[in-house]
Amino acid sequence: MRCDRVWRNARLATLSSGLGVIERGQVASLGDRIAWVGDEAEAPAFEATEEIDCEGRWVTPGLIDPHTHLIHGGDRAHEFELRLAGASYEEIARAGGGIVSTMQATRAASEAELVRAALPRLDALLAEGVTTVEVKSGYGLSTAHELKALRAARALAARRPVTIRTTFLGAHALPPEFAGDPDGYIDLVCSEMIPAVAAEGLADAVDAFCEGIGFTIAQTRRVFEAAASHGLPVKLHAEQLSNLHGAALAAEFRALSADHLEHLDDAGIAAMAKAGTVATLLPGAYYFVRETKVPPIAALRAAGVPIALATDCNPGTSPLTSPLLVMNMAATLFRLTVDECLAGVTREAARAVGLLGEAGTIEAGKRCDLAIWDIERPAELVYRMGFNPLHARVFGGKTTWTR
Ligand code: DI6
Ligand code: FE
Repeated sequence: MRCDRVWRNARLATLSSGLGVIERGQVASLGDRIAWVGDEAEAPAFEATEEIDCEGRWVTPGLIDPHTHLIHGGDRAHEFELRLAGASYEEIARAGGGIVSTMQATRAASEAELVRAALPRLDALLAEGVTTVEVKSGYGLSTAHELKALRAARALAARRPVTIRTTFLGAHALPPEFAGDPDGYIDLVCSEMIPAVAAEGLADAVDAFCEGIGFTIAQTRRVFEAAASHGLPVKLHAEQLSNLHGAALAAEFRALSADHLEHLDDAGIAAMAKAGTVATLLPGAYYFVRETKVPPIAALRAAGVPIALATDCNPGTSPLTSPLLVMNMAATLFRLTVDECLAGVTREAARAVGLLGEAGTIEAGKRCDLAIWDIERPAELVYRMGFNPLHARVFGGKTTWTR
């Protein structure tokens, strides 16, 4: 069998179902695709341009971060200090800080400056074996600045070996020029921003922040209807700080995912299970805002709702760029199993961004995105804190980094 590269002597966690372990595995690539994967005892005779001996290392799919706000200007370290002194996230937001302060810094930045600011955050993800990242707009909050943010997000893929999925999050917060008129702002999101984003093909999905400090269920429904009328799938920040029943609305629109979900109830879980909507959990935000209500993991599990994990990398509630630490937090704080954590940053994360046909597992026909690890067992990826055992990263069949 002709191919470009063969990785031999690998312990594979293919994630095709469960961990999908193959103890003596091989993977072959042709172009940017996986041409063959399986047990070495069943491997065909390869005619490969290059052979790589993995020396018994573990190989997983390239990791996927399915919820980030990588594109933003400035930081919020000062607000962090205010919170340490006792102010709450909601108090800071209501006092004009929070998302609106990041909006000002984002509006002041050019597209090139937004790219430059995001690259170190992206590089931190890639250094832990990430090969696909979802990136939201949502700090521009005007048509021109939202389009600029989405273009900056797309531009990241030209600067680094990574697949970028963009999500339009115009309904993230109320910009000051619409103070007192959230419905007027939602009019703009629906009748101007979404059509413009769709016309330029700048977004793969549409998201909203359905929350007391964000938008109501009725406003979120209008955003989803506008997205649907342009053929765009939806996602939702739901049930993070309170229960507005956003997850059920998301499920009604067959959302790819509903994210956060600390305050999710049984009706929301049932609706998500029926619609196949992924629960994307963001333990970094839970940790950073010192939330105490844990998402209903046991009920999600019992209902068969797929669970993905993401950094939520954003300056206000989760300045986090480590999928490895996300897995550790999901296990420690939410009691996810090792298998659930690994599926959460691979297969289920791919599902949450609508790319399961392309990524998230090591299977023939998918993109050859791999992470090769210096570990003895998969649990080490979840167990350690602040330690990175990545040995090599493969993107589209090419080694892009190796220790
Ligand atoms: N939920 C969050 O946790 C972030 N956005 C959202 O909708 C917070 C974003 C920020 O504070 O800048
Ligand atoms: Fe978020």
